[in-house]
Amino acid sequence: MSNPTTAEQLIEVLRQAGVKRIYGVIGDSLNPIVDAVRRAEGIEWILVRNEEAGAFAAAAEAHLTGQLAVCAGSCGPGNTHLIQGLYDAQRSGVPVLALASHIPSTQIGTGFFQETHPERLFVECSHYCELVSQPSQMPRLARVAIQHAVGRGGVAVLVLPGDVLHRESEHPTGENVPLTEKGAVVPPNRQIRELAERLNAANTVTLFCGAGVEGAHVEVMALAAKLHSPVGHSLRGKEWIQYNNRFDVGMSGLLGYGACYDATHQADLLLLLGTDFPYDAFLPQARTVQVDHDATRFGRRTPLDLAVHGDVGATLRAVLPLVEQKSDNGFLERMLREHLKALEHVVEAYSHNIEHHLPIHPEYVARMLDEVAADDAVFTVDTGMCNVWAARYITPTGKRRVIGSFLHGSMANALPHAIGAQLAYPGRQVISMSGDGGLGMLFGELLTVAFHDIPVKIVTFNNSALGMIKLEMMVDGFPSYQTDFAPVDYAAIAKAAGIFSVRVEQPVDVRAALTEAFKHRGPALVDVVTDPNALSMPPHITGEQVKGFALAASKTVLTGGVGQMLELARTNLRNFPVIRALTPA
Ligand SMILES: Cc1ncc(C[n+]2csc(CCOP(=O)(O)OP(=O)(O)O)c2C)c(N)n1
Ligand SMILES: [Mg+2]
Repeated sequence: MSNPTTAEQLIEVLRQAGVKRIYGVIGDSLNPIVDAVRRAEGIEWILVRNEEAGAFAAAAEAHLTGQLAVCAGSCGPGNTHLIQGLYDAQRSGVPVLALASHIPSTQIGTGFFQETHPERLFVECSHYCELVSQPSQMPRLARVAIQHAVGRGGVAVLVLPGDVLHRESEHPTGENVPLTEKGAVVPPNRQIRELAERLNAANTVTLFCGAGVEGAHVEVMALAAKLHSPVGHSLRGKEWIQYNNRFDVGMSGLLGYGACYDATHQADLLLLLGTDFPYDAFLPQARTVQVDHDATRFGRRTPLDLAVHGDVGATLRAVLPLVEQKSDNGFLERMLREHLKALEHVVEAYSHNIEHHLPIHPEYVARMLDEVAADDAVFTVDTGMCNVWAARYITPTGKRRVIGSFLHGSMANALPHAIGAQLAYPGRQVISMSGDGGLGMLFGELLTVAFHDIPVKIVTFNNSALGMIKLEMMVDGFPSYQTDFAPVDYAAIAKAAGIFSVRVEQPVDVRAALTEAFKHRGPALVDVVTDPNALSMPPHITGEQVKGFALAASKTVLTGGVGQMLELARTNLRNFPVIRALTPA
């Protein structure tokens, strides 16, 4: 019996690593791989319409499960389409392996049909990108690539000429399952002691949390209770820390709200926990200590008094016994009051006539969505105003997930992210919050959803505009230009693709339409016609920006609401005396 082909060997290694599916579009150089998948047990090919969507889908799967996910593109254009989704995965630090098939190895360098140089192409969006030029490199290189994706957190690319994939393998495949779960990083004792000293010496400490607080809710709450610390978060930290959080002061950044900015600026000490929050202008640039498992991040956003190299959970568990209980909780109380006031202020602007406002206020849609969605729903969020609506209205429960292209910031991510999320979690409600611009950009994926009968729920915020850019132009003092689309009935288009759909033009119909769609067993799309002028403003903008905004948008609604966060803020303050009573003097 002859050995398996190199392609078959590769697929076997992927199966051993727990890979269940490969997203992609076929093409001649990929055929040996697709054929190997066809004959293998427990791994399938998910045919998408654009390789970009395949890469996004793999990114979402990897993001939600923490496990390796795989996408593929055929040589030349099939490769270049992958790039957007791979950048997204790489920036989000999620383990994705891309199988980039390549022109015949004997033609490399001749200007052959569809020739590109994938090893150069993918360098910036991967930790690892290597050419497999002969079967004898396998299966080792497949395992090395997997280890780079999993071990470093991000993208690995295997460049695979079609002829090499066809050839017989030369080495046994083996049973070696590579490492698929990483260990925790624990800081050195000296750093723990110094962290404790600084926390004890400061009168007031604010905690600012990023995605790195995943799994450390209990520890962060315990630290906040000892220090009477306000707890703010970045967009990526929100899903992990805002629920059951009596210290919540909201979010910082361009999409931010509440008292987070003031709490981070007015504290004696700011403790950054697992965050690489990119907007340095929103950080105080002084009195800061950073805890992170990735030592390359220290100090790149702000000068640091101390860097602590460790996972947030492991670090806090080590430091908590050394932290003294503070007695004065006046700073926390002041920040909680300020937070409530800030939220009440925006809600006043938002709530005016909201249930009758035409076109429908997007905030209203987001609020209804929050109410109707399951407790453990996965939300995938398009880049654009949907980011704002998700940040302000989707209430974290500790079980819900909210993912988006939060670091790469690409449009059109939500629908393909939803595809990957739904295939990874078939039983879970997956909701794509799609902008009309985003949906239009990767429209073909509606056909993917219909073809595979993937039961995602797509909610379009159909404002006939590139709304986020409309806002940016106003803030910068530019008149709005090239930001508007002609109205489109996306429900009709979805219906034509075989997807259950509802078009909503009246606010009174929003809730029923969402409820009906969510009950539907297959894929469903709710096309909500929303107001392009419902604009959100960041809590801290520069004088120049205000001037520009005032010039261009004097009649625009300035602020968005904040959904159930107002209730949370009220409850936290109501309970505050209880906290005080429980606190030893
Ligand atoms: C691929 C890509 N192109 C352009 C942009 C710049 N951009 C960011 S948001 C946005 C508008 C998004 O419009 P839409 O999806 O309709 O959402 P809305 O803001 O209207 O809710 C644009 C053009 C981007 N982030 N990504
Ligand atoms: Mg839009």
